[in-house]
This record gives sequence, C-alpha cells and structure tokens, in this order.
Amino acid sequence: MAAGSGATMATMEEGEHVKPFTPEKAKEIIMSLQQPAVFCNMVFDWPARHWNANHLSEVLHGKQIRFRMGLKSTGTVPQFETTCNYVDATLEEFLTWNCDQSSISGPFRDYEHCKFWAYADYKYFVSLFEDKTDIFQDVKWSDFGFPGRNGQESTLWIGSLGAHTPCHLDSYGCNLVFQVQGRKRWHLFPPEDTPLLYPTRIPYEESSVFSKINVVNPDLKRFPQFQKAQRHIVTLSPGQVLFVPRHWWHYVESIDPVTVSINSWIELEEDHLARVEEAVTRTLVCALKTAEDPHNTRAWLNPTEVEEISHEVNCHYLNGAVSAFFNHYRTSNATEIQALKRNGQHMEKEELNVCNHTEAGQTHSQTFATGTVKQEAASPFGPDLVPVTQKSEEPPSERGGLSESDGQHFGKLHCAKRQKMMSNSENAIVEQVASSSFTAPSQTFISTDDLLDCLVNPQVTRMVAQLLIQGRHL
Ligand SMILES: O=C(O)CCC(=O)C(=O)O
Repeated sequence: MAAGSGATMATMEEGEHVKPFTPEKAKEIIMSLQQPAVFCNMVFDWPARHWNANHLSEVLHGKQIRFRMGLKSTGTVPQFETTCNYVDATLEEFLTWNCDQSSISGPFRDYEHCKFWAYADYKYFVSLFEDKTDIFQDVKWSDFGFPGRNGQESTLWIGSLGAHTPCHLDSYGCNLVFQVQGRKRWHLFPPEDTPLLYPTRIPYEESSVFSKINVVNPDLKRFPQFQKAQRHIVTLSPGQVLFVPRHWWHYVESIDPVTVSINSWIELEEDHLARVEEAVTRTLVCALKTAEDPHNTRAWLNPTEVEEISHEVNCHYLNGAVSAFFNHYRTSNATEIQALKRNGQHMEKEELNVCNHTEAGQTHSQTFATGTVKQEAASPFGPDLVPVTQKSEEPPSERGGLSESDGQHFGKLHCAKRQKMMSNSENAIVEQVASSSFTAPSQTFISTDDLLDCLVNPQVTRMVAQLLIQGRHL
C-alpha cells in the first residue's frame, strides 16, 4: 500500500512525514509475505535512528564488550564462531582501532587492522544496557504492528568492514532488521534450498542451523549442489528495515567501515514444534559429541551457548518444550486450530524427502506457491516495500522509488497468506491434542528410551542411512 489510505502521520525535525504503512498493515504484510523485502521510510522518527557507534560509545561509556575477531581474507571454509578469536574492549577502543589505524596499543593491538575485522555481534539490549532501560523505548517495533515490542526484545550488532555472520537459518520466528549505520550486504536463500546449502549442526547453537558453505567463496567441487541455490542479494542502507521470512538462509557482511544494526525475531506459531525439534537436536548433538571426546566442547559448542550439556539437563529441556507444545495447543481456541489445520494442507513437502533431496531445489521451486518465481504484476504495496528478488538490484535509497525491474518481480503470489508450513505430522498432533479423546501425557514423560525409540525408528534410520550414503563423497 502506498502512502494514502490508512497511513499515519509522524513528526520529525525536518517536517512532517507520512509513514507508508499503518502498524496493522505492516503486520499483515509481515505475517503473509514469504519473500524478503525492505521497508523504507518506516523508522525516520525512531530515536534509535541516531545510534551510530560514536553515540553508543558515549552511552555505554567504559563498558566492556566482547568482539569476535575474524580474518578479512578467507578461503572456502566458513569462519564459524568456534574458530574466531575474541577481544574484550570498550566501544571507544574499538573505534580507535578502527579509525586510527596507526594505533598499536590497547586490547586490539595483536590484530592488524588491514588483516582483521571486529564484530560485537548478537548483543541483547538487556545485557548491554542493563540499568539504562529507558533506552529500550528508542526502538519502536510497535510501528510494525507489534505493540509493546521495543529494545527489550532486540539485539545489537556493531562491526567493522568485512565483519560477517556465516550462512545460517534461524529455527525460530521471522526477523525484522533495522540498519542504523553503514551498509550491510545480505545474501539470502529460500527454505526450499536447504538441501543445496549442506546444513550442519556443528558448531552447535540452539536456533541456528549453519551451512557448511562459505557462500561468498564456495567450494563447488565439494558442494556441487550449491550451484542450484537461488541466491537473493540486497544491500541494506541506514534507515531501512529488512524483513526476513521464517527459515530463509542468510549470510550477512558489513561493507562500510562501521556498521550498526538492530534486529528483533518475531515469534511465530510454528515455533512451538521448532522448540521440540531444537531440544531433540541438542540432546543428540551433546550426547554424541561428548561420547566422542568428553573434554573438548570448544571444538563444537558455539561460544554463545551455555556450557551445561549434561544429558539430564537436556532431557529436562526436551520435556519442557514438549509440555509447552501440548499446553499451547490444548488452550488454543477452536478457530485457531481450524486455521492451523487449513494451513497445514498447504504444507511444504520437505519431510522424509530423502530420495529426492538432490533435486529438491528444482522440485520445490515448482511446487512452492510463493517461491521466487518472477511475476508480471506490479507491487501491490507501493514504493516503500521493496522485494528482495533473486539476483535483485539494490533497494532504492530512503524516500526513493521502486525500480521497474523490482516491481515486475513482486506479484500477488508473494503476498499470499502465510502458509504455516505445518507438516502433516504436526497437523495430526495438533488435531490430537485439540481433541478431547486424546490423552496427553503428564509431567515428565519423555525418557531416554522414548527418545531413542523415535530416533532409531526404522523410518528414521533409513533416512539417515540414505543421507549418509548420498553424502559419502563429502
Ligand atoms: O547482521 C548480521 O551479521 C547477522 C544478522 C542475523 O543473522 C540475524 O539477524 O538473524
């Protein structure tokens, strides 16, 4: 929707501006869109618009922050957090190292600026600003239709040129990313490309599935299927907000000397099952990796993870996730369940699709109703929502218009109602839980044997065997 009906007025220093979308409309778009897109002109009145690194350095005066240090020049192997070095420093020290390259003192002294980047990444506002809770109000996700959501549910990312996050997908939610300072280039791949991205859970981090591929310098001999992946690229500039739909893969790199961005992951209905999946993954990864080498977690456990990896704790965590799933659907009202069931009929058919997994990119892009197929229709949302298309052009600068080619790619299929991507099995579980005839297990009900019965179920072991055989050349 272009500025006009339903648009809201907001005041800023230079005069009055109209936001192109009301909170209700923005939320409707976010909950229905299955393609990444850039919102323009939505945050010009947010106080956080002025949070450049110099300003943050004053706000956080003297606070020690952990920076991840990586090499600017790399080969074909992704720079995972487990292989990076870390430096504890203030933002002021970071800025001195970054801007005054002759400086060889301070905590960054061992890192030549021409060879390394530094990244204060994935910093939760609540731990960063602690007692300065007023600052949370400077971020207003309520403008996107999420009342009360502010800095408290946000993370901050401050990096130097070349700082990047390896390619991964987030297991939970969808994502809104506000670019505050400098530009970042996002390489995105749709969920149906998952088999082409060679997913791995090592290093292990809850909620992140990493790709084995360095997508900016891929080893195509080792990962030939990656050539079929549908890369979408967008450069995010200050003042813009990127919407990343659920399960889209992303590699993000800082392409200016200093970058600052703020994001918030928005919870989705699908997260209830995803939490159980993550708990199973954690239990399995911890058990096998500890069996392999009981004393060396550094090689596989992401530094962001708590070190508590005992089987007992993981089982407790799994039971918590399963109970939460049951509680949620038991208390969901009938309309909600009906909607879930309807959406489930349009499931993404990725389950147990092992035999075809090398062809998945092709098969899915044909059947996936809201994939990246080019559409002829113009954008239904006007110039302030720029779709990120395959090999797309850069989005326009703030207040700029949608380019002709962008408009052609943004058809009505892309704004179809979010298909919940609920699998048949989840649909069946939801139905069972919702129906009174289903006796839900009580309290701590999943034992190690229960878990093993599922993991070594013949269907599962067949799938694992097929994956191992197909991947034996890796
Ligand atoms: O900005 C980055 O480096 C990564 C951001 C990211 O992975 C996310 O917001 O999910």
